[in-house]
Amino acid sequence: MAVDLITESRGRVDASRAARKDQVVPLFTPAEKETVLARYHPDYKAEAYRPIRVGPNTGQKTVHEVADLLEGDSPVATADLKAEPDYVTELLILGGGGAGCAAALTARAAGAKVLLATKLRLGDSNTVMAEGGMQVAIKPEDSPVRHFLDTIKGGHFANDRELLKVLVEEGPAATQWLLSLGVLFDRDDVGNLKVRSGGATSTPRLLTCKDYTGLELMRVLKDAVINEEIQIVEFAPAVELASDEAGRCTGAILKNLDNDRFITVHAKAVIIATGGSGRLHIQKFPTSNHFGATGDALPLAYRMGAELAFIDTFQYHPTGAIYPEPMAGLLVTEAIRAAGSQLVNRLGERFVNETDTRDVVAAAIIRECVEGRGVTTPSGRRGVWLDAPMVDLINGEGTLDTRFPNMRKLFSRYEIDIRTEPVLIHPTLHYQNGGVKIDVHGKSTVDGLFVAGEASGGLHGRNRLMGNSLLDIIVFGRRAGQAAAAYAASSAQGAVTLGHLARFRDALRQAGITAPIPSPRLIPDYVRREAATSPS
Ligand code: MEZ
Repeated sequence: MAVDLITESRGRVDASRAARKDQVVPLFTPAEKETVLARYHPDYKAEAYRPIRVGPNTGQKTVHEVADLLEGDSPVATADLKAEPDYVTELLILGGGGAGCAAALTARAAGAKVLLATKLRLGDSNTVMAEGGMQVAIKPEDSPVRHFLDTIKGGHFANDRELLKVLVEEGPAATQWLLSLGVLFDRDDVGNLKVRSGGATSTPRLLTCKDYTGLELMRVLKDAVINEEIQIVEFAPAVELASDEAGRCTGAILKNLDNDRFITVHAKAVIIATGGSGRLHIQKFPTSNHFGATGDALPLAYRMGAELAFIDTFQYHPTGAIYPEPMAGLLVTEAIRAAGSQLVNRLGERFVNETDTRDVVAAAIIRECVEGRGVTTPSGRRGVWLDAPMVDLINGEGTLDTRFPNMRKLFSRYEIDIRTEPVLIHPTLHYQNGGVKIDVHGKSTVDGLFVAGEASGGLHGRNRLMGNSLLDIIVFGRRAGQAAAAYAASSAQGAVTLGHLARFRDALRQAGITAPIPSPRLIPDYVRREAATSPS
């Protein structure tokens, strides 16, 4: 039955394609945006939120999944802290994605002794999941000011302006650094870097490597780290940080995933670059995130006393695949919408300007589903069509092949040819807009503790623009590496204690939290949790 309805609806998409080709759907007015967000965007769903009861952000609201994690307890007991450390280093970097690698390379270049520990393998991260590009103002008609204005508008004017100023101004230098390492950004016939359009940007500004930009960045960063004198410890996620009597961060306890033993690391400074939290499946959303994205930075830093920022806002990327079932949650790059593919409901009609900001487009898709204009898959997910064949119709045959080879391949595994067939999509949990509060050097509110990339919060305000996360991990990964290396060089190794954890446990008891969940979670909880579905 569901398959028949899908086929019937698909027929409507095919039938309306020619008429839609030149159709212009206006952007929502500010009032329309507010309405669609308030009614349909998951960030605005009051019952999904509750106040945090302990720690620096007490009283502020976040989603239940994150509140539970922040009010969780460490698996570590005082006796687990070994007097004889397993490793002694100057700088400990937690996380082997783009931000962690950029930080490691920069700190090493500044002369620091660096140990990089990562939960899974080096490079397993959300960086590799970023498909559509990296925003940077490099063209004569563009400027950092324009990049700043686009971003702050997309972020609901809530972005930390100091962080944003640094991001847009240092974009060109970050690009030069990546080029010097060997990143193969797309170029035009005469060898100049190409820029592409993204959603909600006033001018084309995306540097791309086809539709696997993050993967290419990670390939290069990973090789560079391996070729440097940087100690790498894989399959060893952090389960707790360490502090001295003054509350400064002085190391961490890792868990060896092979044998479950704890590993004690003494360090003069620590950088957390453990990425986001899509695998918490907030509000039961499927996710585009990699397997290890369980928001580990949040409880680790929070128990140390670090303040969090914008921890009530998450990004639901408008186009996550929902069919066939094994692809559920997988990212369908925004670049394909910027190239002309259209969002079409069950009736074969467009309902939103596809290049509006992500939060608005996601909310509009959810509205179609809630109001009965969505398409239901055989497994019960609801979504709308992304009319991919429109890309070739607008830009010429072969465009999907040359610009979106990754999308072509992913769907072709299930015998879906996106050159001729639309695909079914629904918003997928993609990015943690907030995180640990940092200054322009990546320093948290705790001495000795630095944070970079998706684990940090403030830069993107309440809605991140496409391509700004790849730039973020490079600009702020490097800044954190530089600043932490300088801090470590001017500091002596402090005492390594769990004093902060004892204080946090007291606070849990005083708040009446008697059965905290273990945190960080480390591995997604697929055994106990019902499968994440498309909630609308
Ligand atoms: O920055 C992103 O989230 C990104 C590049 C995603 C995409 O749609 O490709």
